[in-house]
Amino acid sequence: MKRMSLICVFIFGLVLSCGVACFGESNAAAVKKNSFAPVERTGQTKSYATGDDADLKKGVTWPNPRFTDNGDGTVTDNLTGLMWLKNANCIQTKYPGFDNDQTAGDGMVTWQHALDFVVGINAGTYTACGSTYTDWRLPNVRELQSLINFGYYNPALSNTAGTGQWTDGNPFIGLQLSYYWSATTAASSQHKAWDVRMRNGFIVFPLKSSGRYVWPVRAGE
Ligand SMILES: [Ca+2]
Repeated sequence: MKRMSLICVFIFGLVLSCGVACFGESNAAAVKKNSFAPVERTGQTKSYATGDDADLKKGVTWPNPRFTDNGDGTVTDNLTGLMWLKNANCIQTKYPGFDNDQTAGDGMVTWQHALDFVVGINAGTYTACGSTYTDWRLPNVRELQSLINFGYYNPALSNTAGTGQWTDGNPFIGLQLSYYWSATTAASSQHKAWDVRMRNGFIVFPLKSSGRYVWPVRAGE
């Protein structure tokens, strides 16, 4: 009992000697670290009016190159730190038999089947997607839309450098102009989830039973 009291006194003394400065600094550092989530630029460079997006160019400047092809079936976005599969339509190009939803074999599957396919990549079932990483996932809707370059249309996606429009293999292959599933369920209905249309960046929330493309991501915060 006496020993316990001594330990308590020691700890109390330690706290006093450290004082408010210690803990204040620690909290301040934590707050500073977590205060801001920088928002990226949109990519728009053609201005239509003073004060519009392209005139002000607000947001985090994109790195050049924007993307790095890692040569192992993956592409890193140097702006966000996210890693994407280089093949943006692995189901249709490599495993069309997986897709029996709506039009079979077109690569557009239900939300649950999108989740299932990513699990299969991680389990080593779909090695032809080109990556040996085992922590792929469906991107959340913000992650998915972070790819959009609002300076372009059809598709609204950058090339490797980030200074021009995507073309096949630069850096991604098999990109579809239609909708891709995110992992984010719509707040208005648990039966719907957000998706992003790569043609123009449009985001909507169809029924999870709808068919959408699948583009796995990994890493990031
Ligand atoms: Ca389909």
